[in-house]
Amino acid sequence: MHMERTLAILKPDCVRKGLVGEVIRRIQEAGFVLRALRMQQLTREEAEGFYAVHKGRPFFDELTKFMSSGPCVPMVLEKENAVEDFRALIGATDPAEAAEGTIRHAFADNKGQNIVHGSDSVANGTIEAGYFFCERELVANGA
Ligand code: 3AN
Repeated sequence: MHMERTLAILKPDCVRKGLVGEVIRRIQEAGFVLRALRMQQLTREEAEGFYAVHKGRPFFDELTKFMSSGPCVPMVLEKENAVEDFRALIGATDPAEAAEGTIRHAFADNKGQNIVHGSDSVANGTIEAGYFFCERELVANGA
């Protein structure tokens, strides 16, 4: 095991529902260290850029419209095995399939409005972190 980074986004539904504090509490309780965090509203173009791999999928329009519909909270998290452990903490994409105790099981409405994003690989974690944050914004001691 070695230190890994993953990019998480508290999606606009998380912000709208007033769950930012609760979800960050669960993330920190699970041992993730915050390296960077901000609140921002993506433009439609920025959302399309972030989800470019999904271009052409039937839900692409709905997804990018939703992700640009209000402020979100991107953050860089660090932990041993961060990518896999974070996906376990948030649960399956579809909240109906998300295990009990996961963030999506507790708070998500559906496959699109599912509270939180987590990178799906270490390589994508690095790419996605770079989409939101520059080196200067990654702090050393964010516990
Ligand atoms: P995950 O975020 O769990 O890796 P993916 O990679 O299957 O899930 O989906 C990418 C993004 O597309 C997610 N943010 C998810 O909310 C959204 N998405 C997936 N399937 C649907 C769907 N059927 N309708 C709307 N949005 C979807």
